[in-house]
Amino acid sequence: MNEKENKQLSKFLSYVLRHDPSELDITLDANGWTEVSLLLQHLRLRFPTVDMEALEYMVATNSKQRFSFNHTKTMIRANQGHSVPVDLNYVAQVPPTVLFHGTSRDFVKAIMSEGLNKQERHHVHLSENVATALQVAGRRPRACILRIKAAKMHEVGYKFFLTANRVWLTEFVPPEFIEDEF
Ligand code: HQG
Repeated sequence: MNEKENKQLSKFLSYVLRHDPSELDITLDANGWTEVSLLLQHLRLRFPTVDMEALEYMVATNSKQRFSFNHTKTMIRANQGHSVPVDLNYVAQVPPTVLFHGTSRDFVKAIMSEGLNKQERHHVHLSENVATALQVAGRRPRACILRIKAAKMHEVGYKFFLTANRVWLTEFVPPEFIEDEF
C-alpha cells in the first residue's frame, strides 16, 4: 500500500472500530477488540492490497497512535474515541497537577458556565501538554486552550484514566476547575 492508501485505511478503521463495525460486517467484543484475520478478510473488499504487513505499518505510523494490537497480534482495537459501547478497562490513575483541553473560543462561554461535557464521546478528552492540546484545538476555528486543575479534581474524588496513546479521560469537568489559558 502507498502512503495515500495507508491514510485512507487509518481513516476508515478509525470509523469502523470506534463508531460502526457493522459497516465492515464485523463485531467488537465487550472491550472493543476484533479479530485481525476476519478484519483483513473483510477489509480486502475495499482495500484489495491490504495484508498483515500493511495493517502493522498503519498501526505503527498512525500519527495519534489510535490503534493497538493485543500481544499476539491476533486482535486489534481503537485506543479511545468510541461512540459504540465498549469497556476499555482503563485503570483509574492519579493525573498530573494540570491538564489541557484544546477547543474553540466559540465554545468557551458555554464551557465556563456549564463545564466540559463529553458530548458524543464516552469521556472528556484532556492532553498532558500544550502542544497536543493545540493539535486538538487546531481542528476547529478560533482554536484555544483551557487549563484544567486535574490534581484538585482528583483530590475531591473525580476519576481520571490514561489511554494507551496518552490521552487523559474523565467524565465531566465542572467550571470551577477550568482556567482560560490562551
Ligand atoms: C466541546 C480527536 C460547548 C469541546 C482529537 C469540544 C481529540 C463544549 C467539543 C479527540 C462543552 C467536543 C477529542 C460545553 C465540551 N459547551 N462546547 N459545555 N463541553 N464542549 O471531538 O476534545 O481524531 O467530541 O471543547 O484530536 O475536541 O478522534 O472532543 O470542542 O484527541 O482520534 O465540544 O478527538 O481525536 O468535540 O476531541 P469532540 P475533542 P481523533
